[in-house]
Amino acid sequence: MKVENILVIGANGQIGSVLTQELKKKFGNENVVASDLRVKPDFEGVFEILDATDKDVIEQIVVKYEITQIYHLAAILSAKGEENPLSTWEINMKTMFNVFEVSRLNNVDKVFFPSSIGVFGDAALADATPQSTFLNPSTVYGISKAAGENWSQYYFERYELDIRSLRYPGIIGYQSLPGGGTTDYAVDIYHKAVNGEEFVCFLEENTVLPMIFMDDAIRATIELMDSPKENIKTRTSYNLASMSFSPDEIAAAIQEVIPSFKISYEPDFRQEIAASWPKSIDDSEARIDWGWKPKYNLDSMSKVMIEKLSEQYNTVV
Ligand code: NAD
Ligand code: AKB
Repeated sequence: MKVENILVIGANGQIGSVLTQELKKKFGNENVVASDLRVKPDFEGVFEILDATDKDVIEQIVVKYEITQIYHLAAILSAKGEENPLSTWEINMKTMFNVFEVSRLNNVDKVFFPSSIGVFGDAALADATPQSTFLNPSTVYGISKAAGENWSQYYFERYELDIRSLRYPGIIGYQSLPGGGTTDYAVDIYHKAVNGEEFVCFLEENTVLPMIFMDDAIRATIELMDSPKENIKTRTSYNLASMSFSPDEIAAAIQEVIPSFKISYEPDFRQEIAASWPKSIDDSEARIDWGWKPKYNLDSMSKVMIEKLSEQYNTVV
């Protein structure tokens, strides 16, 4: 059987830190190379310091470890990206082109490129947003992801580079902290709740957004990457859905377990970004093509989040 050697770029991040562990379980510790701008002091395993804006360093790592699959997670997310739009564009596009070019020139078999619900804007249907629709993203992050989706398809059609992609909703997990997105509130809220603190939400109470539990997001990623090539019919990026809720509804789900939990609202610039995104997503193509099915809903996710974070903080709820 062929040995797969995996490179994760952006491995310290919210998704990367969890995905790296899962990939190690699947492929073996020694076959997964984690990389990021700096190494975390407690990291165990193979790690390379990598700034993915430097193509030569990516290539050196790919050659050194005979990499067969790359998970390219490095990016500047929606909210942070608005602080410096040109630098966000530069980082998101340059790292992506470097990964695609190094992959095609060094016979990397498969590349994972994450996209986002941030590719949609107000020209798309807000409810059950279809796979194929007009994309007019409101953030530089969304513009970079929409462009990335088209480049993914281009590299597949022109060079047969097997790039696979998901339009992740907001990801919620207990294992790691988010890094500058608009959906980050839905992780932060659980940390406040288990510590007995009030949560001040930067979105309005009735702003509904598509979200997904980390376990489902990681499973979707691995299932997509494991699927036979002929099943992957969408070469831009697949819509992926699980649950949708507003701050008001997640607060109510938390109050089912922690009745004393309090939330208040101070919307900021992120409200406008959220308002331009879908409320729910039609992911029927992912379900048909490679069998996607989420396992968690708001209530089951909330129970796990509160249980695991209470253990981490050693608090009683
Ligand atoms: P994150 O911000 O938590 O992590 C990104 C990581 O990339 C960080 O550890 C950062 O140090 C690293 N990085 C930044 N610039 C780099 C560079 N030049 N070279 C190497 N590493 C660099 O992000 P995340 O939430 O883990 O998201 C990972 C990917 O998934 C991103 O592409 C993001 O757009 C996408 N995504 C995430 C979500 C979500 O809810 N987390 C939703 C949709 C899409
Ligand atoms: C963000 O809010 O920027 C991300 C995303 C949905 O892409 N979590």
